[in-house]
Amino acid sequence: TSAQIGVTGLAVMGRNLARNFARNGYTVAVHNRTVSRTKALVEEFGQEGDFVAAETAEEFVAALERPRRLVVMVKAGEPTDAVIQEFAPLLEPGDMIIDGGNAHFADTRRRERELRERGIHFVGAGISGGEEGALHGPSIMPGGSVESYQSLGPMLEKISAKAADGAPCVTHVGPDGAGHFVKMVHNGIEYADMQLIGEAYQLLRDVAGYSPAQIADIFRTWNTGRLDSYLIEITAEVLSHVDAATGKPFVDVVVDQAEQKGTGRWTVQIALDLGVPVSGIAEAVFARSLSGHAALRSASRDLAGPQPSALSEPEAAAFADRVEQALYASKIVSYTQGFHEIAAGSEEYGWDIDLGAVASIWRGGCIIRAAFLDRIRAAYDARPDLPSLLSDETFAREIADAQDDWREVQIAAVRQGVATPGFAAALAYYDGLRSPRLPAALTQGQRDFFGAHTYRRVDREGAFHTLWGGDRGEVTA
Ligand code: NBP
Repeated sequence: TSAQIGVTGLAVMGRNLARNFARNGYTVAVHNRTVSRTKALVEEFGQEGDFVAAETAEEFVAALERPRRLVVMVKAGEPTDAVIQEFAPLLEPGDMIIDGGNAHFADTRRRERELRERGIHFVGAGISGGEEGALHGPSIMPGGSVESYQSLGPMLEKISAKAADGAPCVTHVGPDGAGHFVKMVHNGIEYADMQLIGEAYQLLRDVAGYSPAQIADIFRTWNTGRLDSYLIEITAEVLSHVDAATGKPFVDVVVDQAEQKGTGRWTVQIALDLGVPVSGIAEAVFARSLSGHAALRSASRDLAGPQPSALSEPEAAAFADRVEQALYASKIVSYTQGFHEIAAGSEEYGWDIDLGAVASIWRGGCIIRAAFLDRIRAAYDARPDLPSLLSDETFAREIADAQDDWREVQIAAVRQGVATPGFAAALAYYDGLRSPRLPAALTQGQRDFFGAHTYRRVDREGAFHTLWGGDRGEVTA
């Protein structure tokens, strides 16, 4: 038998992806470093489709029809390089290695270049949707050669999630590292979305005085409107869950220190390199980091600040409506920042990424899937050169409508001493962008004063320097 696709690395993600291919009618060769995992997969799920179990790399490669399509689902980093080194010598020109792990896009660029020299197509494919997505349909963000997508695309389209309009949640994102770059920013946006939801929860709890169960109901209501999304939906589930052992709300028995695996941090690191202000995503990464500093937090517990006091019931309900506006406006800003980073990466690396297509493939399968993404897609489809999502008329109008409440919520947070770094960063970004004059002019003056760094003038071309230590006359630099 010859398999149309092979999957090596059969932990949760690889196993479910292999099953997804098999359930869609493909013959799938399966392989794992530890053979017991391969056997377990075929024993447990063999009846779901056609699997070819391979114990060795040679058997695995021999089982694949040519050109070979070999999906690698191992732990990102060194294991990916180890697997490539093991398999590449067994492959022939025209074969494809698809890395579905969470690789850093710079690693993907290097691997693609090295393998291209040997005639092998390397496809760095970001996959989102977790375990369930891998099985029932993830959002897939493949980067690599056009030829490899011609061969692989139809298969990926088949196993991917489908948006509400039936469109598959996969597209050829661009060359080499483009797919993993877009997956990285997806995860950065995911961090920001989660942080904003967390802040909304804390405001509803500490300022409005609602219980977790009541807040779950509020999120359920929000989920029927413009905030309709997977993350809002699961937030309601988590908040309404009661701990069996104590009878307390589950959220109250979980240690409040958030962990991270790195893709959010990469999004911010790369944004710093590209010079893109992704302040909302950065605050989300820092908020997780702050939560994890247990010793610092306990040393700070006695610092002075207001005690949040709960609102009366009608006030609380009105406040909840304002929080919805603040959350929505801040969410628009997070996506604006994330798409700006993708546009900047695309420009820097010559990827020519279609931003509307990216929004389109995030509509289903992935963690940030949301009704809202359909509107982002529409905005970019209408104007592919849109300078920013905030320049889209619809989004601009929605923010205009939300901004009074957005500001009121921020005021309440500050007055009551509830930390809302995500809301605050989003609002500051918005006000910074729309400001006709920024204090950057003063910054330039300071830089010129202490370092003769020069400045440009509003009324004349050229670079200028003021003789600060002398007669303060101006010279052309
Ligand atoms: P893990 O990231 O836990 O990786 C485990 C797999 O890597 C096993 O098959 C293991 O083989 C294999 N492996 C390791 Br570790 N070192 C190896 C080496 N040197 N040579 C060959 N194989 C090696 O699995 P996962 O959670 O299924 O994730 C797979 C990839 O998908 C990762 O890159 C992850 O970042 C990405 N991803 C995960 C999720 C998710 O929700 N979990 C979502 C999206 C993307 P063994 O069985 O022999 O130890």
